[in-house]
Amino acid sequence: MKKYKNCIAVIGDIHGCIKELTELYEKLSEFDVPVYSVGDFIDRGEHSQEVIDFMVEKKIKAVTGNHEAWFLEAMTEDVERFKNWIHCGGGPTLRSYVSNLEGLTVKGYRDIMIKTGHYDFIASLPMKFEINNVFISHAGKVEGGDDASLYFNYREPEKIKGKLQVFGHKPKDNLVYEKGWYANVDTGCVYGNALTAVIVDTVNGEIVDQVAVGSY
Ligand SMILES: [Mn+2]
Repeated sequence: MKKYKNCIAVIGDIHGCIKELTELYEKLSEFDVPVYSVGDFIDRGEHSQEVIDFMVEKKIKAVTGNHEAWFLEAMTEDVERFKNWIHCGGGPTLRSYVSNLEGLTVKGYRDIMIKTGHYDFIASLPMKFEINNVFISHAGKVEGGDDASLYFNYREPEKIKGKLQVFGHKPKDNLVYEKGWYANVDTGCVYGNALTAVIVDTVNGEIVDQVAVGSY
């Protein structure tokens, strides 16, 4: 059994892919390290409800992705924001909770999300985690960026001295790792590619292993 001291696992964008998450988690359990998600675990894929149930059960810690932020905006009963969320991949999430959409109101859906505890789960996510020398956010910290840019930007990540940034958000064909700078762990699982996790040594901020399910 592999044992890594002072390490954590960080999983890329899950987007409702429960099968891949379950398989990946099983592989990660041999490392016996805390597991983190870079956010965007809901939307686009069909099993967002199951994904959140699984994350709660396994105590997977997550930061807010733009999809979680858009979900929370949709729940404010601003119809335009609700429509925007549905348009941007929220439809499958909604249908993972409600099979018959007839007569469903935004308030009715929000009540369901509150009852399952999933509204609170999403609403209580932080924007970032800093664990020793690892900085986790959804889209990466950028020079001069505000809080919202932590979950939505397509700019080059800032070099934070002595730290490794780990983020997702920008799907790539393979894990992108720039040692001493950043790792992009979004390998586009929901687009038929792989779901990837990295094992990071939090003391020196280096990736010591990577695990993936599905194919690159
Ligand atoms: Mn994203």
